[in-house]
Amino acid sequence: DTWRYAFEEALDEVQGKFAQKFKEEIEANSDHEVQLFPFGTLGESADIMEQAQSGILQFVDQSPGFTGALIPEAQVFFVPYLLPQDEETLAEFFRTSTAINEMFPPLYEEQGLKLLTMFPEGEVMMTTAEPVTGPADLNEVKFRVMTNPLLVESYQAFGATPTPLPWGEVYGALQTGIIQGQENPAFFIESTKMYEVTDHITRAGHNNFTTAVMANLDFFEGLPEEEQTLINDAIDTAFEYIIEYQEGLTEESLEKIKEAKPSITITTLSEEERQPFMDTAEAVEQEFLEIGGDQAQEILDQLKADLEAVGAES
Ligand code: 6CS
Repeated sequence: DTWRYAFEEALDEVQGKFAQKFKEEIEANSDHEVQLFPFGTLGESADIMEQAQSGILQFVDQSPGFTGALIPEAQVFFVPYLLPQDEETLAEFFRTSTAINEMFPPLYEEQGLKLLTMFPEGEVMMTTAEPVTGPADLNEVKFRVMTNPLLVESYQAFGATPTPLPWGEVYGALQTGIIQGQENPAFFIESTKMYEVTDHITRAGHNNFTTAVMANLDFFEGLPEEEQTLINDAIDTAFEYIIEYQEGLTEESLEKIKEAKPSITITTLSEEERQPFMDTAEAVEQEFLEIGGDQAQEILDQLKADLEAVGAES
């Protein structure tokens, strides 16, 4: 059979690299063919999700940044300073987390989706028109975020005016000045040339980008067991591949940005400068408990326990 797999990025960006590895594994170990649909070929993130739910697509990569309305618990990834910065610890967290591997799958199943994996895509950085050293600098800044209610809350708490937009509108909105800031991992800022339309990169260490790969539930459950195993094995291989692929990627991407645009500033905030951003975490966490669905408390508690188990400091 031909299996259709759509994702939110280009073929040579992190989600695309993951998808290519998955395809390679499936095709090497079966007679199936995997057809890849990068960003833009089938619409925005919300469109590919609908197509996966309805079974037009067998596989989809959608980040919790866009899944928040569908699965309110998935907003937990936008509590600031929850995830560790250390990449090895973070990868181990994704491998071993009970919240991710056992508690989220039934929530995705309710939406007709088989959650196959979640993986990190790198430290999230702010890019803005003006320098940022504290929340006061975000005052009056229209800051684009993914369409996730808790992410909106968190940027409000950071002092900005959050503006949720689908990805396809971001470059143009920065260019025309409709928005003056956005956040993303360094590789994405580089590959999508967002540095062309912003002048300052700020590392507040407040988050790491999380994404999720799913299959249409009916499709997955209709497969014989050995084919389900084939898929799970290909996912595991692609997970380890994508962790390794990202080693050093953040720093390399920042260097490329600096080369392409020497006037850009790249600032890592000090502990002291981060403090006011960190101080918002508790209120955002409370908000998550309000809007994060029936299982918000259980998911948050388990996630914290999972983080502790891999030695992440909170
Ligand atoms: O900011 C966004 O909307 C996009 N960022 C990344 C890193 N991947 C896909 C997503 O659509």
